[in-house]
Amino acid sequence: MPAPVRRKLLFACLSLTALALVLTGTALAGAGRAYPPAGSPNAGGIRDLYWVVLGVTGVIFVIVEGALILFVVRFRNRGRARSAEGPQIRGHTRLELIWTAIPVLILAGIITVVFYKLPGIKDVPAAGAAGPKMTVQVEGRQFYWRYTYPNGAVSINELVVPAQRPIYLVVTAPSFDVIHSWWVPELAGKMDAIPGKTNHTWFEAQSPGIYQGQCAEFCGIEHAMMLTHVRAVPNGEYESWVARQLHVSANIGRMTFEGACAPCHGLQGEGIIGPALKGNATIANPEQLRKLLANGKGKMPPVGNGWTPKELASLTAYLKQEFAGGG
Ligand SMILES: [Cu+2]
Repeated sequence: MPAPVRRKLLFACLSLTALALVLTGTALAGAGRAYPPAGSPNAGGIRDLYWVVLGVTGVIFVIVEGALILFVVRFRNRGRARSAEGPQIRGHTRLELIWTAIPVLILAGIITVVFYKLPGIKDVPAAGAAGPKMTVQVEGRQFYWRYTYPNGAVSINELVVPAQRPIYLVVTAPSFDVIHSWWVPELAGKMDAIPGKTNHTWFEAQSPGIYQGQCAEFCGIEHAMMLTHVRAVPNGEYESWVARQLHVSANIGRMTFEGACAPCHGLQGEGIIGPALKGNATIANPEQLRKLLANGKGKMPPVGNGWTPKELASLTAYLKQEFAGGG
């Protein structure tokens, strides 16, 4: 290889290595770890599989790269003419059988471990330490998550659950919407929210706390704003929260505004891709507002289609209080 070409190649290799190291460091700093988190038994199963696959592929990586470097050094040019041919070898049946059989055995091993672990990831336990399984309906919408609890209460973007109880999620999206994907990495794997189809997943938060998540399917212009979080609390605290959530309130109004309206209209209603809200005539007219939320208009999706009267009343009161009048 001529010297300038060799120098360019060396430079490219070193640049790529440096870039890889920088990106790895950034990713590590961002996540705080180099492995999937596990705040729920099924997330623990996913993490175990991650370690198995990483271990197997890690060993293969070291063997293959080690052999590559060894052969590069051992069989280097040593001043022979570039046109000189190496020894002509034809086939080696036993070697070929071995390098076919070993990968098959490795894959079969990985598959066995996956199937062994799958029930623990997939099957919902009937009860946890703090009580029996509880079902929550999850709806992915442009651009927020809507959660419906067993008593009919609703919350937007924040899913409040009792810790140490299995939460069974029924995940879907309205027929007029698009595909989203529910994902709170610390608690469970991704689950698609598909219009007209119902998917299921579950988790059991092992300890109280906040678990961050986001929509994991590109679903439109404000996809990046489609965040969610799970707030796991002690059982008693959950029961009083979910009972309070049944009444029209300023809290529900703000929660609905911040989840369903703010991604496009701004947290201060200042307008982003949707118009500014201050002094908007529709806000002063509840009937017009109801129709707009139910049907959408132009770029605006029908964000309020299917809402309960309580959600609608809470949001209407909140918008009126914050944005009606003035200009
Ligand atoms: Cu989405």
